[in-house]
Amino acid sequence: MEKGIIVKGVGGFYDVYLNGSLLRCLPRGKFRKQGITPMVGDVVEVNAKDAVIEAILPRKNQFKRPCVANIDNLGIVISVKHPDPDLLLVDKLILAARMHSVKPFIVINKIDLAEGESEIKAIEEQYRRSGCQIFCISCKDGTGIEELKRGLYSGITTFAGQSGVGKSSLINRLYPDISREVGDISEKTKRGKHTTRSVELLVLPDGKMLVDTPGFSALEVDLMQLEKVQLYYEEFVPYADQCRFPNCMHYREPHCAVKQAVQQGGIHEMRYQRYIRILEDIYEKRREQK
Ligand SMILES: Nc1nc2c(ncn2[C@@H]2O[C@H](COP(=O)(O)OP(=O)(O)OP(=O)(O)O)[C@@H](O)[C@H]2O)c(=O)[nH]1
Ligand SMILES: [Mg+2]
Ligand SMILES: [Zn+2]
Repeated sequence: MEKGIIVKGVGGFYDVYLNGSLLRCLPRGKFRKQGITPMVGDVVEVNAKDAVIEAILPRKNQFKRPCVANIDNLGIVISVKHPDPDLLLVDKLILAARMHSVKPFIVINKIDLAEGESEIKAIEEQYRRSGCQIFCISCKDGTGIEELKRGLYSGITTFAGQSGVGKSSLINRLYPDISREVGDISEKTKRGKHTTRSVELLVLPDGKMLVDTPGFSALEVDLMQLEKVQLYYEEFVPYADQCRFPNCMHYREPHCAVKQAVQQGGIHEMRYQRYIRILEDIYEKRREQK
């Protein structure tokens, strides 16, 4: 029995990446009886001689859009402008990633459009202590692409971000052998431009894998995990144990070391303000549920 990863589903068959090459396999009938559908990203045990998937290993996470399992890393893509960066979305994506054991990192694209270094630095500064690595790139002129390629973490990476930030352009740059659809923002509304295609894992020469379709469905912060939201802010960690209350949400509590750190510049004020927005949002949704 050999271990591989499903990279693609093809009409009941699955292409499994196994020892550096692809093997088209059929799943054992027992999966259907058990109501289990193999997913792209599944780690599977394969009987290579018969090209049969014998076992599907437990998933560490699974997503609907794109439909893929076992995502390791999430590249959160923003652009310097066109469109302007939506940092609230970035913060939510960082949370969503961490809640699903996905490692987030930030890609600032279109740096060719920046009017000066300071425009890029202003964004970087907000995430300097967030625990997310930051890459500055231009898909247009290729700046930073090699660094990003080298810096990609091992395992499966997917990209997410607003429409038009350059996710498809980026996948093209990282994986030039296949052409993705890249559109102008204005062209987006034209029907039929984006043909739906099934999700596929692209294996880079060094074995790192990319999901070909960007997107990340786990945007809604899981309300049941409310108590934990503050734990996913790495910049809070050095201060949180000095708060008076051990379960401090760093919200309205007195003697909060995190709020103090915001005032003294140890935590970026905008990151903190958006944290409060997210927190209040969650509180409100929770009230609605009752
Ligand atoms: N100036 C500049 N333009 C870029 C860069 N990267 C992408 N673009 C342009 O931005 C537009 C949107 O790029 P896409 O790659 O289609 O963006 P996307 O994130 O995949 O958008 P959706 O598929 O709608 O989510 C295209 O016109 C690209 O040519 C860049 O680094 N600099
Ligand atoms: Mg796209
Ligand atoms: Zn606190």
